[in-house]
Amino acid sequence: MSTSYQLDVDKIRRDFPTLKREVNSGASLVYLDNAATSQRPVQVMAQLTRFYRDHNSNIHRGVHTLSVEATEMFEDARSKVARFVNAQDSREIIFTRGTTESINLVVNSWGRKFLKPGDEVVISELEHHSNIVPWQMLRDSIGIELKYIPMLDNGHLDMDTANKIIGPKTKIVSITAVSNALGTIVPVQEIITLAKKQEALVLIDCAQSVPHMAVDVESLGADFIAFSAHKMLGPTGVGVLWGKLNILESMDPFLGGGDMILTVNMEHSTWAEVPSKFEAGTPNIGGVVGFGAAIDYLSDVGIDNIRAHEMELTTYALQKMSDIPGITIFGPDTAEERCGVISFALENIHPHDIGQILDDNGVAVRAGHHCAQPVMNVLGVPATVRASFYIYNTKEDIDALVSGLLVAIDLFGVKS
Ligand code: 7TS
Repeated sequence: MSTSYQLDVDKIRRDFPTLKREVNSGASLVYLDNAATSQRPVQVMAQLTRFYRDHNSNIHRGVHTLSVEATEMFEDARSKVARFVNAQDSREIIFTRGTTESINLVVNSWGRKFLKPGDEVVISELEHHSNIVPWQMLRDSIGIELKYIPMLDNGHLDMDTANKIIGPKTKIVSITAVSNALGTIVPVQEIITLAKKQEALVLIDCAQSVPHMAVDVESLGADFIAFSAHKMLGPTGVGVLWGKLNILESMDPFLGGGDMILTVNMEHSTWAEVPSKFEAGTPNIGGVVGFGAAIDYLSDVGIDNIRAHEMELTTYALQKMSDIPGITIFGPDTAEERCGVISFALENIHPHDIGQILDDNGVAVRAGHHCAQPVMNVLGVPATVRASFYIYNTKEDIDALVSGLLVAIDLFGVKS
């Protein structure tokens, strides 16, 4: 990756009114909780308002003008998402409520149809709970085996073990591209190669990768990817499942109801074509339309510029933070090996106390297990503090984080 890139942070920041807020009587907000959810630019909010003000209607059913317009806007957003991840056919884009629902869709629609007792599903210790719990529920319901690629102390996956456990009984490997707790970039390409040797399917949880780095489903070689709009400048309650068309066509519906049927009589129903088959009921139409504006925004900034900017911030943060007395920074050593996420602990100070003191100073971070308790178990800690960056963050934001940590040390003290 070249070190010169073009990203005008000052201009970008002007599009995010939330970043101008003050919190706790006068502290300027420094938003470093982007792995949980990003902020939204005015362009996305304007598109939401435009939709509800001028075009609000249900989709795929009305003959009237507003319904035709709303359907066009909704389907236009689907095409934008398809282009953003280089899907060849926009029917491969299923709108869901988020990554969690996308993964549950695969577990239930693909897993329940095609897995038999004794078949193996491989996940990893780095996963967010949403890529663990649905598989455990399926295991308990139909008797599959669930295997884990272990996480090493340095935050990487143990690829030697991955090589051993992905075997002839493996039917699907479901793995995160980037750890939300540590920022580790997972060698998904290597894992896909191992899975494909066994003719297993692959689901990649891209909740933390699609917002931050180029993801091209054509060259990736996975069968499904899942991600959420709200982590990439879009509205909450909107997510994506991309799947290979022939696989989606072979699957049964996830939810039953309106919009996903072809015919219904009192004995029997038949299903609509993909993607409608997986989009039962009235979807989050406004949210999807707003997501289209978020995709436009990210495309204008350029995903490679975003990755380069975050690498620069991460390198700076790793340097500055390593000088703080008593700090442990978890996860990979370099910005090349991680996305813009830094999880850490300060010796004897509880992560929640650190989070509180940082908030007093305007700095928003997340403290806790980050819905990745197995990662915390490997690290041997109950919780960490996590700072996570996005396109609008600056080196000054990182300086504010470091100053806030020094305030915490002044208050609580550290032994070393
Ligand atoms: N997978 C990963 C890797 C995630 O980071 C998250 C959310 C999810 C799945 C679930 O996404 P959702 O949109 O369906 O909730 N991660 C976080 C986080 O790290 N802090 O808050 C939410």
